[in-house]
Amino acid sequence: MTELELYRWMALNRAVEERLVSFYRQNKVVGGVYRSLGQEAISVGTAAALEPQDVVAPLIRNAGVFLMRGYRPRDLFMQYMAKAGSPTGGRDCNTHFGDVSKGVIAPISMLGAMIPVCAGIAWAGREQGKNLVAMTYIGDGGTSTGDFHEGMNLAAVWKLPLVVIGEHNQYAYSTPTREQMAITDLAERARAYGIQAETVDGNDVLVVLEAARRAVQHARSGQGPYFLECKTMRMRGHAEHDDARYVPPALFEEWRGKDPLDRLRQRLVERQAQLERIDQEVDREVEAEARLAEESPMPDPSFAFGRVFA
Ligand SMILES: Cc1ncc(C[n+]2csc(CCOP(=O)(O)OP(=O)(O)O)c2C)c(N)n1
Repeated sequence: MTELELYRWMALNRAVEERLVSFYRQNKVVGGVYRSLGQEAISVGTAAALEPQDVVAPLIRNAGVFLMRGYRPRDLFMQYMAKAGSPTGGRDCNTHFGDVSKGVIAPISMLGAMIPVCAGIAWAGREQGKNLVAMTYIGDGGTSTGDFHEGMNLAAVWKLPLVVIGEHNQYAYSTPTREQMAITDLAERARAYGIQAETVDGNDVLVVLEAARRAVQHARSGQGPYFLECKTMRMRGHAEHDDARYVPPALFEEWRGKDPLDRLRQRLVERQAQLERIDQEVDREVEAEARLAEESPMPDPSFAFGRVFA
């Protein structure tokens, strides 16, 4: 994938979320909007390292992963607006959706739960000789759950082709990392189980992509799981309803200077015209997709009685 393609995906990731925020402010979203502002390089850099046969379970801050695996902006818009045409037909209004044909496993909200699930997928894939890698994500807060530790340990013992991306964005809701763990690097947690781990700058998409390729190659070649910690900063509150007043303004200021899109733009400064064209194309695409989603119908009420156990 070229640098300009990486830029396009990050720009699309950001523009889709910005549009979601305006829908939210217009009261058109059912529920909350959880952004990945400032973290786009992680979704894009890691998904770019996957092959079509691989399986990924994105979390709420991985809109970029859904897009890169074949979902369109309209799917995310309709999903958040609970529209009939959304991936869940209006049953869920968040990112709890997936499609095995796209290699996307629907996440659930319980933090840490996708680690044992993806360990299981990695194991099944190996048993079936599919040569697949299973990838999932975890926040700094999520690495303190029991599921994270149980899943990581099992993956290490069974040497499973599992890649776990640690999104170390400084806060778990309002709790800074230092108040929920006595170490500074999440990677230490993985190493304790005998898992190959590294810590990288999560705001540099080229660094993330290179590291993610190492991780995927390690897992695919039978050397066992890999934990890639990406240091970053959650540039919004937990969701749009949260004004993040507990974050010192200086910290936001510091990380604003490390914005992943700005950094790639600076590196590609000689291709300014192309960057501008990409920005315009992304804006046009997002606007058209948003209009389509907005004009699409809500589900028929009778639909609520289908696809349920009782
Ligand atoms: C097992 C579990 N405990 C608590 C919650 C409630 N909860 C949802 S998100 C969140 C904070 C997550 O922080 P982190 O894992 O660092 O991810 P981030 O939101 O920073 O990306 C909490 C406590 C949950 N979903 N699951």
